[in-house]
Amino acid sequence: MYTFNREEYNKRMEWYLDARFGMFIHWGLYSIPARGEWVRSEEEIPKEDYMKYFEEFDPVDYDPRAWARAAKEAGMKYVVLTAKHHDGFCLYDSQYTDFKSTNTKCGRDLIKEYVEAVRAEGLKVGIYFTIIDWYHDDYPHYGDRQHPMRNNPAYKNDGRNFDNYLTYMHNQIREICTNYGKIDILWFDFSYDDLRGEAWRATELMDMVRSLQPEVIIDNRLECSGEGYGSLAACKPTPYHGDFVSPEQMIPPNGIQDVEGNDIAWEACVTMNNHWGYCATDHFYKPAPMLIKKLVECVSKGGNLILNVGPDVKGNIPEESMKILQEIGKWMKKNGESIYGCGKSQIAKPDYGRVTAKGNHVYFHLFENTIGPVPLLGVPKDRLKGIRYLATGAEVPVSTSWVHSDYPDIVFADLGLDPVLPDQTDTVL
Ligand code: FHN
Repeated sequence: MYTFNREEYNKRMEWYLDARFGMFIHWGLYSIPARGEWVRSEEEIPKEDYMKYFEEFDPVDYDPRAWARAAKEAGMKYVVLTAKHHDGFCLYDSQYTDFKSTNTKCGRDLIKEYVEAVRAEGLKVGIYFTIIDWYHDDYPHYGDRQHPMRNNPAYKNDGRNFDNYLTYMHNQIREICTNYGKIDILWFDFSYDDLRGEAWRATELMDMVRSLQPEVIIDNRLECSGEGYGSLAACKPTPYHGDFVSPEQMIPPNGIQDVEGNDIAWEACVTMNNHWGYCATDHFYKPAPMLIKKLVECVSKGGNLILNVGPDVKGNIPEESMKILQEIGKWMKKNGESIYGCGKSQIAKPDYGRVTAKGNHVYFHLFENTIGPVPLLGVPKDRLKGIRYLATGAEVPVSTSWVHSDYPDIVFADLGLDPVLPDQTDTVL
């Protein structure tokens, strides 16, 4: 029986809180219809009609090493790939189903290749695993608000044995935790209505996972969904509340605290366009400068950002996504010091940008021009050891107005001594 140990938890979380930035990858059969990963549910596609995608699936360009390299060059330190999404299709050689990649034309264990590639690039390995399953006959169909057959009385739930489904789901998670080496992140998705916590036999599941993968970091979705900052309820110490909270398509205004008011680990999961899974018509991509500022915002509030890509069915990350990753990577190469291992500062958010901090160093991210000198409010002259442009190391001249481009300029104030206390005098450049 897993019992929470604060020291072990802090040790386990060290790399994750240092990493701050990861890649989410949603990829599977739904990349063929190319209308997002919920296409089967949204269009109420019967199983037999969806099987045509299974018959066709053959990712001729699949190269997980290229994915891992793209993540690394963007400054990301971990990757999380969907081993199984809600449609129930397994990207790995599961012994509990025939609905798997090794039974398609490609005949490949895509997760095996993925974990090897991510490790080879020196990144941490994350596996996303759905707890919802639209393929399994014992998962609720008719009337379940997520299921493709929710409105079809022919799919009544009489005779569906949910316990059978749970045993299946637990067995598959055991496979993932047993057959693919060290898993660094296990990203469950997601609880809803009465299906949360013990409805999934969550304590038993977490005990099994933690016994097989003692250092794995787990999200909070055996109990929650992604709404409402990943549901603050997750911050109560329960055996299955997981290691971090997972706000989805949002950044919590003040970070996330537990029920006692202590800051806790959280990770905002965000799409580049408006879909997790590949959508051929969705060209509404967030620009790189905006995504960089969102990464800074997450870190300034003590959180991580996991940014999603949805490869096409052949295995290619969309060109628009690659361009954004490369632009982010250029900025991270020069300014990553203000992200990695950084977090909240005691210095209040300035009106021209955001502040991240690590030890004695404070990083002022300038999101907009100032008229006249940049006020580094909260930085006392007598503690200030030096002020430098992070990207070049150049000393910052006094009374400078900044922000030469769309990208944030970073000034780091080296305080030399202890971190700044909020009631200090101000420094104005
Ligand atoms: O239903 C899923 C969705 O497809 C996607 O995987 C996101 C990613 O966090 N999680 C669920 C929606 O909250």
